Amino acid sequence: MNRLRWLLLCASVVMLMLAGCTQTEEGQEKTPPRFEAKSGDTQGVLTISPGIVGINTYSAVVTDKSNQKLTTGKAILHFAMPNMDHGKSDLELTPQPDGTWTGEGPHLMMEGDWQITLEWQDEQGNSQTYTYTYNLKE
Ligand SMILES: [Cu+2]
Repeated sequence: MNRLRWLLLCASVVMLMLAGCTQTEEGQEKTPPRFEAKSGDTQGVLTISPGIVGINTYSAVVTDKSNQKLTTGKAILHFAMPNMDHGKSDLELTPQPDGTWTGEGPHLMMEGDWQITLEWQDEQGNSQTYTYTYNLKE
């Protein structure tokens, strides 16, 4: 085997190893936490992706008793940590064409027990609230 072929063989082995590493890391990614809560005969589902201390994407789906997505009005997330004095924050979500409400931000800025409330307001300003408890650990 000449030197060039040997080098090519080495290079392809390294490439395979790199591809393998990438795949393993993707396989280890955690599933984004998903929360469900009811209010009256409506339901609010919240997904936090990826679910870290830092910037997350929030995706909410609010459905009525016939499981139809509620896409009018407003949806707002409220973030708080009971027993801590660093205050609360809010995030107004944006309606998407597929009927979900989404937003992004650094609201979860530390590990610990978060209380996240999704508030959905209809066009008359009547609101339904869905409260989730999220123990954030990295
Ligand atoms: Cu805190």
